[in-house]
Amino acid sequence: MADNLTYKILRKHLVEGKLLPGEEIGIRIDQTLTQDATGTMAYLQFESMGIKKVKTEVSVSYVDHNTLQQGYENADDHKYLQSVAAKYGVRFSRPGNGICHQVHLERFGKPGKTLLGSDSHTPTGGGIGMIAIGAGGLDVAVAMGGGAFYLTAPEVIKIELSGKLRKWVSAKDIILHVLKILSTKGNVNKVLEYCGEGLKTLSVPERATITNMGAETGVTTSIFPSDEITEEFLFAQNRVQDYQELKADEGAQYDALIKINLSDVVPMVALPHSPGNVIPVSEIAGRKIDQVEIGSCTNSSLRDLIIAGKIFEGKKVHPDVSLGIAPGSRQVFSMIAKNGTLANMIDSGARIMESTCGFCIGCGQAPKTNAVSVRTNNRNFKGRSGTATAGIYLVSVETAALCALKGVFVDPLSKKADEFPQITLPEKFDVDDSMIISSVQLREKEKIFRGPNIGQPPRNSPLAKELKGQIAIKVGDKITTDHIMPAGPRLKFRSNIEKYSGFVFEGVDPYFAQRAKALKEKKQDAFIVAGDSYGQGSSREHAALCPMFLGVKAVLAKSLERIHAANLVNFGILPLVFLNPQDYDALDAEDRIQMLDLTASLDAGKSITVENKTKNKKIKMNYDLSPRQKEIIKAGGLLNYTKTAGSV
Ligand code: MIC
Ligand code: SF4
Repeated sequence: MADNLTYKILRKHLVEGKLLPGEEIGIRIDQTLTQDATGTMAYLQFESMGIKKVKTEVSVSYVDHNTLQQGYENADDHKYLQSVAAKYGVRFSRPGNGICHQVHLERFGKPGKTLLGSDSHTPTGGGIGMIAIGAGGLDVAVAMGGGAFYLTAPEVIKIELSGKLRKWVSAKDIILHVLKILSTKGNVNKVLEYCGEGLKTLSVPERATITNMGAETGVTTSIFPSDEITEEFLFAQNRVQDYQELKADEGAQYDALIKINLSDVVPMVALPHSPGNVIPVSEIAGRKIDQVEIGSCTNSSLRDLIIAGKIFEGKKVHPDVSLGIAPGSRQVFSMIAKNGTLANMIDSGARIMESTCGFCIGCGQAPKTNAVSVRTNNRNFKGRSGTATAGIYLVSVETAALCALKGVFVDPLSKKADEFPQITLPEKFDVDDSMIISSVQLREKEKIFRGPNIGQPPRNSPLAKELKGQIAIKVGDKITTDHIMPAGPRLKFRSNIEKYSGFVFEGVDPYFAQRAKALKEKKQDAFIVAGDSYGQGSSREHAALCPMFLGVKAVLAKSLERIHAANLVNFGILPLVFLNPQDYDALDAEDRIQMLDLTASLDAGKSITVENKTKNKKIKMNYDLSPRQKEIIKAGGLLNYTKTAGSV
């Protein structure tokens, strides 16, 4: 049978189910990654499973999101993560060592392996030929314990690249181009598999920029073959032994085909407030800007920063622009410090920041009121930068650097091709893993450090036969997990669910948490009503865990995004979709609703009837749940289910 690359790797890792698009399958996970903002909960959950050591080939705990340490909470979390890693055989990448996806690509990514990460940009690993998937922390905890990861076997879209990018156009423009074609909606349970002659022109970090931001389309993951370019990258990282050639079988089948001639791609920009609002930069050339931020897991490789440094060489940042730069990893930081790039940046007036997520997650660099902020990261949701009135524009490093110098949007194609910086990357990168505490250095008896901000992960109760209560909030389309669970200054409460729950929907409706709590006290169930693509964006399971803590029992939406829907199931919240999308209009905030015969309908595979007692109306809700997921919901979530099923 001629398999595409996605199915080749999935087939090798299949432990349950039939490998047919749409079927639920279980796969073995070779590697896991966590980051601090999702990691504390993941390890607390792992601890509660009572397993002695992680059972994966490689598990790495990164600290990159939450490093500002204003107050003791972050520092306590870091120490907890370090000590829990030591106990269970997880490698610990210390704060300062870099952004999880960039470091994982450099130091651990292996073609042909599966990687599960508690971060939605885990597909970055697809740039090196892995099946790399983002998931909630609890799924990652189960995988660390040797349990399978369950997903819907995807449809595979072939993206055939031909030609070669013009000077001043880069990988970021390719993925923005793909986002323009696919948008951020309607791509759930699909994989983007890249192939074609154009591949040969893209290095591994460039491929990783593409697979990283592929997450914004909503696909399960994206993948590139592993070829001589992959080998070159692994050689540069002193890991050539990890190389193997991987590609789709001759004559492999795909579910759809998109052809892109790289020579036609132009510099693109995603306008506020969605990564899918893509237009050519030329359309807004000349518009004034206030801030430029270069970095994040999308665009902070050595190649990207050397290009930026060359553009800045001998020039000064425009006086109206604040320019920030955060290298993606300590390896990149150290190499640009040695090769003169950093000096060019500093001399131009750039503000240099740590190798962390920083501005991308709203940890610092919040722009001024009504600012136009030009950034190289992957998300521009309203308010994520820390300034609700600011507009974030997502671009390539080339575009960002030119904008910083001019103070206005610049179309890089307005520059001459021979003005493009000539760069050569070193054959060997500086490899120094001293900031990764490896299993060899683990101390078996290390005591786990727990600061006062760390609490036990709460559990849900088993699903009642019927639900009765009130719609606690009604929201529109494309509600992201940043809307549900804000990050930025609230990030430091990720390990304290009671406290963090107080901020659910903070920017949408500051009284939501209070209202939900009041319902809970009155023993009334709370419900969320939503439009299309509910739960876009990050993998943060707190967007399910905290509403669960407040008493939310079901989400009634027009459609739901993959990772969030899985997180809802993991915490025992019913993810329901309108049988008839117009019924969205039949429900309003504060309506009293009930679902009788709930478990009976679920068992029988029948739609669920929702009675709106306030409006005296009945509507039908559907669900896309496998038999296993139904059992998880009935048990009140994956932790309860795992205990009873003994499946890890
Ligand atoms: C993001 O980019 O939104 C984050 C912050 O990395 C999240 C994870 C989190 O919320 O901790 C993600 O992408 O999953
Ligand atoms: Fe960090 Fe931003 Fe990447 Fe998320 S998208 S992992 S916050 S750099």
